[in-house]
This record gives sequence, structure tokens and C-alpha cells, in this order.
Amino acid sequence: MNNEEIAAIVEQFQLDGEFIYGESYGCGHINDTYAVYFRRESEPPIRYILQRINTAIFEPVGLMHNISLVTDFLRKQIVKEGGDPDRETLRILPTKDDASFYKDADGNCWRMYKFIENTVTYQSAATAVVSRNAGKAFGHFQKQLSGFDASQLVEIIPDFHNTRKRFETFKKAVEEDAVGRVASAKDAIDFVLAREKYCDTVIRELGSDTIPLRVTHNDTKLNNILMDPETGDSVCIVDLDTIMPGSVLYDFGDSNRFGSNTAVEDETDLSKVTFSLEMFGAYTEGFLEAAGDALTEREIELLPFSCIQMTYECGMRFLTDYLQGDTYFKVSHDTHNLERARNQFKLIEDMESKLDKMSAIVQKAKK
Ligand code: ADP
Ligand code: GN1
Ligand code: MG
Repeated sequence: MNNEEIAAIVEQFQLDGEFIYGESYGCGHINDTYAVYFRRESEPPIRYILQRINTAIFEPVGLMHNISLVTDFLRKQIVKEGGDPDRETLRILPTKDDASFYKDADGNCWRMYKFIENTVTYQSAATAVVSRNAGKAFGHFQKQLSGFDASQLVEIIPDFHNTRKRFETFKKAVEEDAVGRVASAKDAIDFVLAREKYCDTVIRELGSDTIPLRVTHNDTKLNNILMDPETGDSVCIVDLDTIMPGSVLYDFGDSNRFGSNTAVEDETDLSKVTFSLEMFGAYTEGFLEAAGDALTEREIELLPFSCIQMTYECGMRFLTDYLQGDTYFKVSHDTHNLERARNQFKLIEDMESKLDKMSAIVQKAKK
């Protein structure tokens, strides 16, 4: 996208100031994100977030319906808590027709958000303070949404965290070998096949009293929280695209998959990929402090396992995408998804060897 093209899109929105330029922004794997800069009369320049919604994955009307409902609900909660609703949740900026997104002549769908300034995101385990605050933030988010009527939400990606279904899709990708990559990924394929048992633990009980359905974020990686660079406090949870009914275990597990990895998600030097018990402990304390009293015994018992399950599922998704020719996640080179998968699998091996310690940490933090 060049500046002229960006100018033509942002022109469709109700914004303050005159467009200067736009640039790619952030490290998301799904949407195309830009920071767009505007000059204003007698005020400092301002920037906004512009995103091209990935319509191969999301149906935009249902998606923006969900995000509008959730952010409206959160805004009221934040006000009640005495917080700043323009900093602590996303604010959708409407188009000149008062719509929540704009569809251009080529069928691309665009949305804009207020830019939440003076924040940072982390791409792997940061500090114990950051981990604790991330845990607190997602625990608090869980609580905030506990009064939200989930029947209003469109299930935007059905079976998003149904690990069993993900496994079936993975097996099909291996059988089809559509782009001839199976031979190059044998080690990774064998790793997934040997751990099929991880597929069913949560799904079997989901929706029962032991693992109730809740409204969950479903994509809780550390770079989906904006944090205060000075204090390490969480400011705002972003990337609300996958809010759907789900299990709290998905949110807890996915956060630790990413935020307790001592390396970035696509690190290829696997000796750097380890599961940090320090980060896990800090996250667990923060999470239980904020949401612990709402959790069932069984959910608490499965918190350590959920980290393995979500890492297994995510690694399997990267591998499936590699085998299908990189049609889902953004990649920068041919073996990117395979490298990500191997990274996740190294992390699983480390978690498997630390599972007892993880359980002890949860038991201690729960008191
Ligand atoms: P994706 O679905 O591709 O991951 P995200 O919605 O997570 O896209 O956005 C990508 C990145 O852009 C985030 O990780 C965050 O760093 C940044 N970001 C998103 N929304 C905002 C915002 N309102 N203010 C500041 N930064 C944002
Ligand atoms: C994607 O959108 P982003 O980059 O925050 C993906 C998650 C994966 C993650 C792996 C909608 O998250 O499910 O866990 O990549 N989001 C979607 O990094 O598929
Ligand atoms: Mg994201």
C-alpha cells in the first residue's frame, strides 16, 4: 500500500486532521495493520490504527458486530471501575456513513481504531512484572465479560480451539500433501501424531459444570496487550476479533504459550526456546488474583495442561499451514511456518518435563 492508496481509504472515515502518511505497524499474523499520521491545526499531529480485515478468515459484518458490542459493554464496565474507557479498550472510528468498516471497490474491508499511545508490546517472555500484569489483565478481562450475554455474539470462527478438529484437518493436510512438503516435515508430523491424546481433554468436558463455557478472548498472546513501558502495567487488551464462547483454559494456555517462551515464536535456534517457570508463576499469580474465585476446581487443575494443549494446537496449526502452502498465517519465507511449528514443539517438550512443577506453582498460587 502506498500513501496515495492509504489516503483514499482514510478519506472515508470521520477523522480529525489532514492525512500525512501511513506505515505498516505491529507484528500480527492475520490482519494488515498500519499507523496513519494526521496533522492538525494548532495541535500536535495524531495517529490512528488502520486495518485491512483479513476477509479470507473473517466475515466482516459479524466480526464488527461482535467488536462493537463487546467494546460498548467493556466501556461501561471501565467507567464503573473509574477507568479511562478511551485508553482501556478499543474505540472503533466510524466511516463517514457511520459504519464500523469501509468496503473499497476491490472488496477489501477496512476499519480504524483510536491509537492507544505510550504503550509497548512484547514478543516473548519479558519480566516477571509484565507477566504478572498480563495474567491480571486477562483474568480481569474474563471477569469483566462474565456478565456479557454470549448469545448476542456471532461465532466468528467455529471450532476455533477445537483441538480434535484441528487434528483432523492436520491429518488431511498430511494425506493430501498439496504442495509436496510432507517429506521435509517428517520430524514435526511425527511429533504431532505421537501426542494425539492432547486433543480431547478439554473438549470432552467443555460446557459441563467442570469446564463451563465462558466468553473468552481466544487469542491472548502477549503482543495483544498494550502495556505501559514505565510501570509494566497492562493498559489495553486488543485484537478482539476472536471473542467467542470458549474455555478460560484457552486464554490461560495461549498466554503462557507465548509469554512464558524465553524466545520469540519463530526463533530457529531451539536451544533458546524454553518454558520459563518464573514467567508462568508470575502470570498464574496475576491471573488467579484477578479471576481465581470464578474458576472451578477442574479448571484450576488443568491450568498447567492448558499451556501444553494450546501450544500443541498452535504448533499443529503452523504445521498444517506449512503443509497446505501458507494460506493462513503471514510468512516471510517458505519454511517460516515449519520453523514456528518446531519452536512450539520444543516448548512442549520443555513443558512436559516441567508439568509437575507447574502444578505445584498453581497449587501454591491458588491459596
Ligand atoms: P492481528 O490480528 O493481525 O494480530 P492486531 O489487531 O493484533 O492484528 O494488531 C496488530 C498490532 O497492532 C498489535 O499487536 C498492537 O501492537 C498494535 N495495535 C492494535 N491496535 C492498536 C491500538 N488501538 N493502539 C495501538 N496499537 C495497536
Ligand atoms: C494469530 O492475530 P494474531 O497474530 O494475534 C492467530 C492466533 C494464533 C497466533 C499465533 C485469528 O494471532 O490464533 O495463536 O496467530 N489468530 C487467528 O501467533 O487465527
Ligand atoms: Mg494480534
